[in-house]
Amino acid sequence: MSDKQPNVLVARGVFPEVLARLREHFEVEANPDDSVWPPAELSRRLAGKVGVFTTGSERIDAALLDTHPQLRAVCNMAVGYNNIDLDACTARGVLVSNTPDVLTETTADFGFALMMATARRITESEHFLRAGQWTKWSYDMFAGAEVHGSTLAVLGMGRIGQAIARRGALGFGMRVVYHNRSRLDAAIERELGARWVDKAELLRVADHLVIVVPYSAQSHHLIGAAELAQMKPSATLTNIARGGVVDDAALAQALRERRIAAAGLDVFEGEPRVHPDLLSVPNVVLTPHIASASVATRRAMADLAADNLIAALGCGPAAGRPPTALNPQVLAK
Ligand code: 8YV
Repeated sequence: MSDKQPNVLVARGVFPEVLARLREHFEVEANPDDSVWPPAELSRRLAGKVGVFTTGSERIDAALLDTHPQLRAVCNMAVGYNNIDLDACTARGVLVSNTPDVLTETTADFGFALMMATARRITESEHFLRAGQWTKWSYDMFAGAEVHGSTLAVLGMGRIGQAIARRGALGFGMRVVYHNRSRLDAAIERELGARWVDKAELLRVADHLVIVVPYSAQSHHLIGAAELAQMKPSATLTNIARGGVVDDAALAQALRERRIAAAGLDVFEGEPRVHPDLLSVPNVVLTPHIASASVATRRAMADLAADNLIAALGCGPAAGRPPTALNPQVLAK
């Protein structure tokens, strides 16, 4: 029977239980070493595959799709899908899915934690302690910025932005301002006590700017030198969205010159490389793209990506109805 099963590729390491579930439906080529395959190797391994389970590290573009016209489904284990050319997939009838919702609260927890670590200088002070430099208490030692009662400025007010705003407003008594292409419903604005402002006002009033916009050509370097210059010198910036939304070189310079107080970064331009200037400034908290990384949430993301792949390829109880398809119209054809 197994020779009748569709062939799929799982492009990165994943929970064994999730692989086992995929193997109930498919002939699976996995990546037990969890290598990041260069584009040519990814393409080679896609030969004969009708579905692929991807993460943010695999680029799926028009040229790759044209090389593999047999490909029917690309299921990304991430809410962001800037690694996939969605229009090119849709034009070729290839189903694309992502993993929204299951990571919202976990990612918001991390975004809030990173903002707090940044404001209160937690990693900077830990490095000082570990280096044996703590010899006495001083009145201003690692004195940081207030979090409670301050102004939380959210750039990008989707599901994760709203969850961060809720933490700030309801947990820490913060004033919430936000900037987004579309305004929230009045009822949600009331619940969050959130006020829509233009980008200039957002930058001007922010005590803590948290960036949660998806990456696209339009959001490339949305925050660069000119924007950083509009912020308060006491303000912090936290980026949990995507590298490239912030100009990392301009940010490192602003941090070095103390034109803003501090930054917290979970994502980087060209990651896993990190701009060397960011590594050499003390007032930045750096984490390796782990905002969604709780055990339960990563498992939920992997399960949801697998559910999508199974359903998109006509298997399982939801055959033909992948739960979080981005272009479900391709299945209606
Ligand atoms: C992923 C993310 O871990 O969901 C996203 O968009 O950035 C992270 O949660 C990462 O993209 C790996 O796929």
